[in-house]
Amino acid sequence: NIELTNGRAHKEGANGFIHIKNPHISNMDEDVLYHFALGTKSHDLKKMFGDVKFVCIGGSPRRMERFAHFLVKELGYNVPSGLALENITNATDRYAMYKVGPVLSVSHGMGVPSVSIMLHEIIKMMFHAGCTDVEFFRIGTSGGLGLKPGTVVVTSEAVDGQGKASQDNLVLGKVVSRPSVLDKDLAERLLQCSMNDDFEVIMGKTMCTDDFYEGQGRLDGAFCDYNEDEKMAYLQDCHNRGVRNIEMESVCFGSMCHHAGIKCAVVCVTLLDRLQGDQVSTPHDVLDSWSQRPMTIVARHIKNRMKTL
Ligand code: R2B
Ligand code: URA
Repeated sequence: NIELTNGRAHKEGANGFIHIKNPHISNMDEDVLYHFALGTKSHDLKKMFGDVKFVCIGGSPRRMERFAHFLVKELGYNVPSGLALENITNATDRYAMYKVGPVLSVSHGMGVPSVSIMLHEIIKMMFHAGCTDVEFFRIGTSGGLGLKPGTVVVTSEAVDGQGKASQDNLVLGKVVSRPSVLDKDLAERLLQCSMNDDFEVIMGKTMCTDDFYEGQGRLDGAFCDYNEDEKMAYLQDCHNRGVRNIEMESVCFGSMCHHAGIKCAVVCVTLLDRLQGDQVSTPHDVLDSWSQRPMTIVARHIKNRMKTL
């Protein structure tokens, strides 16, 4: 297995370095990170990103901009007056990216194909920038199973719709399966970042699906070939196996970070209880305030970690 790392001596799987398991990258004249409108020739990635220690990703560009502003406040950063926080990937609207000190806040869109493109490019970007000891977090939204809406779930293990903790991808027409591994210690630390908040933070398995409607057993999609009893039996079975929430990126996130030797964690708020219904009907201003909750937990962790950097 040919492996490039951005450190010199290293052992397979050694912590700290970003692993690019692709022998072709070092032979390339330039690496264009197309969906970020960044590149190794057009930009000094080391200068721009060499100090990054935390990468926080979430679906929506607006939410990730809000997280960047929240971090400015929480970490006590001074954005020079007259200067707004800049979206670094302004030349494209595929993803949005903000940097606040050692933290990157990046949007990833919805679902595995979107998060996978973004992770390929951000992992290479971290590699080219020579970053070490970087932690990755997904701060997201999800549907809960048997939880009060607004509850935050720190993922213990990410599983697919069949209960497998691995990501299947078609490569050259064949299924390539890679384990999805989240960092247990990081998950514990995040759980401990819960304080006297007006919401609960729990640990549980997260199910990752490739579709919001039929893939998550909803009865309200454009199509549905099962009945309510079958839906409830499936969701109940998931719950019995320890699944506490459902979203659409965690397995891929865990498998790509693990493959690159990156520690990662998933923290999602639940927008509804799927054992009670399918439609997300809570008003958007309430959902917006709930979506702040995973940010609060991850920001506390980053603050704690920054004391030790
Ligand atoms: C959670 O919310 C989105 C679907 O509404 C999806 O990106 C996810 O994982
Ligand atoms: N995101 C999901 O993927 N599912 C839900 O039910 C809510 C948010």
